[in-house]
Amino acid sequence: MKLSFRWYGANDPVSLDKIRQIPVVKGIVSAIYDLPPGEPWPFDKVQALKKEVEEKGFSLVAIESIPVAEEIKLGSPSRDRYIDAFCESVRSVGENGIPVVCYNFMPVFDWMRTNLSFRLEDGSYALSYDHDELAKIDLSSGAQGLPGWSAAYSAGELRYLLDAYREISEEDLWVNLKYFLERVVPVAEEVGVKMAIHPDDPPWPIFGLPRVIKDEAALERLVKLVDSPSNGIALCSGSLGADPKNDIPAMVRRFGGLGRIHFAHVRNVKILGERRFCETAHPSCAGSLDIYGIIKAYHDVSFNGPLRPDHGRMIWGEEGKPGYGLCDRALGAMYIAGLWEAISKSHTSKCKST
Ligand code: CS2
Ligand code: MN
Repeated sequence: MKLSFRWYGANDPVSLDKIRQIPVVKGIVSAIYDLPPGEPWPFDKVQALKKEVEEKGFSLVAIESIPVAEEIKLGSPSRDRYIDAFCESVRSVGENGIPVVCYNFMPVFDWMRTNLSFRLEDGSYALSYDHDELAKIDLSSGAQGLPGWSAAYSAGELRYLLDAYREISEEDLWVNLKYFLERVVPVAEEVGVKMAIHPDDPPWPIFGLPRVIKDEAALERLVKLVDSPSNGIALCSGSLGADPKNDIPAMVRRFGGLGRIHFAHVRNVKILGERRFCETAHPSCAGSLDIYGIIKAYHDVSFNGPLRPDHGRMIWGEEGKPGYGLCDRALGAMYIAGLWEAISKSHTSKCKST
């Protein structure tokens, strides 16, 4: 695996110079942030991003994410224009030699939390989610009450989108995803890009909006939707792991074994009740997920794609983008690197002794 770190570009307070001082991290995951969603990414802009990353000694291992326009998810008459723009961006990424494009197919909202600074026992702060709290949030006059999303939509835009999705069932969303992938995957194949869908976070419907990438059955359906090695998964342990029915190591073995995991996000979460959880530090003992078991599964399937620590807590007084401070993600990277080295070495010595 290629241990990587997400970087939000030149305006990220966590600079490449800082990331460089985390031992073992050699890959950067980033995107173009200064173009409006739906606009195609020109080759030159992607080239400039790659150069900036490489000048600091890293390799740009994945793009996270190219946004998918709501028109595509809704199956609107204008979707072909947006799909063409998406394909053009994939082409620019591939022609620059960047191997992975992450995207998601969640209507209206990407990740969703009810608290961005939930205080953990040790005095650190993490993102948390409580379905009952979410149910109390009134979206009729906009997203002001929604942590992290208050500025994303005007009240009118939000009302329009929520109404439009009332007509869209989960089955319709699958049909629209297939239509999208049937057009994007051939371009990805042509330019050597692997498409990686990020699961829904959390993995259940919110505000009555359909959500489809929630469990193993959905991933099974996804890989068959367009049966190509370029159509794969960004397996996010924390997103899927918020539902205790999801067995993450089993998913890694199943889809990693098929060669369809193109990107790995490692994050731990602590289940606090029914549809109630908080994010935690990465080690297994901090949350409900067996992170050792997950990393072991990646090792066993010889995973060689980019793998990154996902959200971190805010610790030591650090402030910044929720989930994306430096300190706790760096601790996560070191923990993952330690597990990987230990598993690799015990594997080698077992091989030697037999
Ligand atoms: C999430 C998402 O994995 C994460 O860090 O917070 O923002 C994720 O980047 C997108 O859903 C991928 O498209
Ligand atoms: Mn993730």
